[in-house]
Amino acid sequence: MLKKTVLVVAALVLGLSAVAAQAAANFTIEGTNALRFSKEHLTVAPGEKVTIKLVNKSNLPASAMAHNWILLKADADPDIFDRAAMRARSDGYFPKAKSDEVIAHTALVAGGHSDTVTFTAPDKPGDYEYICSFPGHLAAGMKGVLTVSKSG
Ligand SMILES: [Cu+2]
Repeated sequence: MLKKTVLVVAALVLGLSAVAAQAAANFTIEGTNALRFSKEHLTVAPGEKVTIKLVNKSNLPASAMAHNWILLKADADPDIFDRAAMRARSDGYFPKAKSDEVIAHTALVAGGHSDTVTFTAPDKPGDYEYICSFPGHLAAGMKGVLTVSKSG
């Protein structure tokens, strides 16, 4: 009986440390009227649970200044993706035909609003680009890089 209790306690301790190792990363990113993300570089661990909150602080109408946050797979071309997005106005500038090139994305956010997305970071270390696909914003520099790194 005592032996069994010891085993259960040991299993609990191991279980807890496994949970602690599975860290989570939370970022709040603002989209600005200057067509920039307030954070242009994020670093996370492979397989980490990542939460991105995109806040649009603009007071301009949504037709003029909406933002989204789209994280692309490593082999996706941001410029080609962006050109397809431009033609997807009725879908919030999210080109559904290219959704297989996307790791995670927020909705298109109007001024004064926000949207949050949670996803699992890629297992493969490397750089992954994120963009805003509202027409003209990527070309103006509204982009950034999420680095997946074991050294975190
Ligand atoms: Cu934008």
